[in-house]
Amino acid sequence: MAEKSVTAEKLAELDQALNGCRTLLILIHDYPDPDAIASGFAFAHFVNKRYHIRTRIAYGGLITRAENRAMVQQLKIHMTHTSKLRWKRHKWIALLDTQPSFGNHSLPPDVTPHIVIDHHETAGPVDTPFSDIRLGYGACATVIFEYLREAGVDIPAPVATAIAFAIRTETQELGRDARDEDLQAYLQVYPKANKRKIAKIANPKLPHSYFLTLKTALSEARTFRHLAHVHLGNVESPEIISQVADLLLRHSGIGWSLATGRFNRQLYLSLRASHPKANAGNVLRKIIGNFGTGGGHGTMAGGRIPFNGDEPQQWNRLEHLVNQRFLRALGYKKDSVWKQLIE
Ligand SMILES: [Mn+2]
Repeated sequence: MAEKSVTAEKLAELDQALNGCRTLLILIHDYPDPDAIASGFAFAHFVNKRYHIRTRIAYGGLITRAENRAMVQQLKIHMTHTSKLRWKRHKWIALLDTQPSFGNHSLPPDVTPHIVIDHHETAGPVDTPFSDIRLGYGACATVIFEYLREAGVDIPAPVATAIAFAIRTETQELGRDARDEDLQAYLQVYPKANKRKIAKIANPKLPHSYFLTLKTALSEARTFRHLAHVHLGNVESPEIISQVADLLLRHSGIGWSLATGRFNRQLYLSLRASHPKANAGNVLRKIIGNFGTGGGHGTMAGGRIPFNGDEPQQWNRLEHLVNQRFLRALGYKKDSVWKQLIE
């Protein structure tokens, strides 16, 4: 059965669900990555062309990663910060690249979105008038692309560029957690994408703070067998944590990497695995337990633990506990001895 028929069915359902909608708020997850940004941007284009709906794209948290800032600037993507929203004014809300039960978005607890489109594993059924959760899709932008294709909506260069960049980064050049649908979407948008802009977005100038964090990451990283972890301490934004987890995983001796950072009284965690069949979401949930929230898919997962301690020692204790749980989750003794990655 072709996935296209799923999209055709869902499109008919969406036509019904958006009946009567004039203005739609499109909310993406906090600290949005290229996939979330592209999903919001492409979905805004889609609902505008198909239903003549006016849209506003909103996000919470920050966008500090240089690549993501370059993406927003180069493609002229207009987004509003959730702190500037008056939620009461938005009757119609679409939540993209996340789900209501996840802790990683700024939707107030008493607000129910009308539409949810995502590709992450779900903790339970999504109770909204319309939902489309495509498990196994490498990128949420791929799902949005399928709506555009199914509806025959023209894809302008900036939208094509955003989708192409999203699929590329979210799947590490289509090699990580990608499936045929992601490849097909990429091949179809790529000819329309602005390659010069993709190059600018992918290789921006990096701030000095990036190099400072990198120094900490390399000197503080610890390993045990094929596991690596690093606690970055205070970070300027949680986005750097996943970048460091990605970097550690590239070490030839490493199969699992975990990076954490302290931000806004929370410990943010980012977990990565090399093996394509690894269930990183499951391992991360074992690490976090009932301390906080987290989830993921395939080889990548992220989460956070709220923390009220003030003393550095209390943070250290929490990080130590995370190390022990990391070991236990992968079948090792919790007091196994970590050693420095670079002596
Ligand atoms: Mn995504």
